[in-house]
Amino acid sequence: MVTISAKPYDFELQPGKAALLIIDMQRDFIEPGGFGAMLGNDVTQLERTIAPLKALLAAARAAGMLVMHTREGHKPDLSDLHEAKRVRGKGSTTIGDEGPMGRILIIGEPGHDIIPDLYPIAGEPVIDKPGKGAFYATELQDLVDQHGLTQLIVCGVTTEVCVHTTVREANDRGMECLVLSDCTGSYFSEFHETALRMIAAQGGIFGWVGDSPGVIAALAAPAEPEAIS
Ligand code: TIU
Repeated sequence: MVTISAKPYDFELQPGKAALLIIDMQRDFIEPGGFGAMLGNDVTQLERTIAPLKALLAAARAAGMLVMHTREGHKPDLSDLHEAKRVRGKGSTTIGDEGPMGRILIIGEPGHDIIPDLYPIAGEPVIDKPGKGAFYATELQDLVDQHGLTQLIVCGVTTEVCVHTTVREANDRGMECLVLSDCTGSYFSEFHETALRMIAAQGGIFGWVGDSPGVIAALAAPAEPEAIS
């Protein structure tokens, strides 16, 4: 067990039972011309997450921690897209329409892919999800079971939408979530702050909130010596 400073109290990391889960760090949310911009958002608000996430990803890989990535998106034939989601927002363009990075939020299009700085490497599961939560209609629960995971270090975008939904889903499935403030981001700074407060409030009603330097230090810490009997 390795102790990480967090709110509302220290998080006890169990390295063999924890994975890093990076939510939707896709061009469609982070770069101009994608889904996030189509919804009217200032996508530059998410840029500050990239550098800390890059350092955290390198540390997790070096420590041999399981890293999982998610991507929000839909099949090219839109068979997994609810009409309610397609028409929400009443914009002139919507999911499946052509944009500067290909069809918006469609699997296989350039905009749907993960940004180059955080690109998955061989062996890291990439979970395609049609909803906001990473457990809904995906293989994530199977991965959790296969790897015997009880803890998730959750990062990515956006804090109050896909990160929050996933943390709530994980919480109801008996998992402990540590959410990192510098590695999560929102188009709205006030939503980011409030979403994190909501996680740690009420004694950690949904989990813990920490930051990447705390996790990186914990991953680099020497393993505790075995107790001598
Ligand atoms: N719009 C917004 O803030 N987020 C999403 O639509 N998806 C994710 O959070 N990934």
